[in-house]
Amino acid sequence: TIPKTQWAQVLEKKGELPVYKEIPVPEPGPDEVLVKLRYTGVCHTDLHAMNGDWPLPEKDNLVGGHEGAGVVVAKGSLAQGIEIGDHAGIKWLNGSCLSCEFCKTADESLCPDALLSGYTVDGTFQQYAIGKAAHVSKLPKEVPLDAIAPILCAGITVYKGLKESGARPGQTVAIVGAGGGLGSLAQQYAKAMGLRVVAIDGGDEKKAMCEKLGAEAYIDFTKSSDLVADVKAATPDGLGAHAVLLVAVSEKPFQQAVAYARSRGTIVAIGLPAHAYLKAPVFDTVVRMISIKGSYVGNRQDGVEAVGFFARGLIKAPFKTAHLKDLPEVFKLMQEGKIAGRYVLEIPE
Ligand code: 8ID
Ligand code: ZN
Repeated sequence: TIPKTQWAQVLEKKGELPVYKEIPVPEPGPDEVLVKLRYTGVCHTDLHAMNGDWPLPEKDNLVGGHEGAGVVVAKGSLAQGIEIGDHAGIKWLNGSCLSCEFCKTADESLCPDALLSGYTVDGTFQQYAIGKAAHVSKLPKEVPLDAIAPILCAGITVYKGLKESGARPGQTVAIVGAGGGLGSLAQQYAKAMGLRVVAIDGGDEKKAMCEKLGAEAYIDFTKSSDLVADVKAATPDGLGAHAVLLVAVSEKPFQQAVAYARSRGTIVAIGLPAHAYLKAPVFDTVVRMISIKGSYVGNRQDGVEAVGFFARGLIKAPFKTAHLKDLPEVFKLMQEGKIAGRYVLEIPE
């Protein structure tokens, strides 16, 4: 039976840590399902939401979180394609209109009426969460619900970003922020897609992790005296990376990436540092034919494919586990850049 109240982490005041408290269990609408969550990842986006970093208004008394994995326990009368008892994931894209041009052409993350989990609607830092049936990810039952949680945002996002980069097997991708949640998964997806990885991040714990994940080189941005030269030197012919995946939460690499991107290369901006700008020299961008683009989560099929890579055993990124009540401590570590990989929170039964 579904209880009337549940435990949740609630952002009562912007800029302050969430409060662990009891709130009502929501009821699914006709086109929605209710998922009893077992695990949720903690994405840096959740910290941006707490800090009010972005020019996008968020819900009051927000329950954050958008990497939730659990079991469907109730569904509305119009909810199709997913049944009670199915394992399901709740993603950043909680719902979209399904009828605008973007939704019709499988760019539903661009839907002007998209509902965002843990941002414009309550997310996964609670025991029971709502998702639109059309958008929840159906998860294979043999997949562990803790390890799959980070795939639901970080995994899908980096998989999509790598596809958007156009990099082909055998080519080199520089991953900037490789030691974080998105970056660690990006290394695994890149490898599974036949790409060679140059990892860029800071500190020895992240170095050890990146080397384990299969990076051919690790460049420490806190120690390198010439980052551009070091990245280029780490590519087989010294001419730079075919693709650059920017998943760091600082502006500097967004200004710098053109310098170590290979001619004809593509820079994919994914990280969302507050108030940051992309800046590139026009001359180099033109005469070296550099492409610079953004990439924003993925569509439903990207989700199916990203989960599929994981289910086939191709994606193994380290994660640390804590309890839902420990979210404030995880946010503090994340703010300090001290997390190698991802934190996954266990949600009490
Ligand atoms: O759809 C999207 N575009 C999308 C989806 C999900 C997340 C975008 N994001 C955004 C988040 O909002 C956040 O801004 O991607 C960014 C990365 O999220 P994350 O991986 O969850 O953050 P993290 O685990 O804190 O990792 C960030 C890493 O960047 C490194 C840090 O050391 C950390 O390991 N880093 C920083 I900060 N500055 C760096 C630099 N100058 C750097 N690495 C290399 N060079
Ligand atoms: Zn996320």
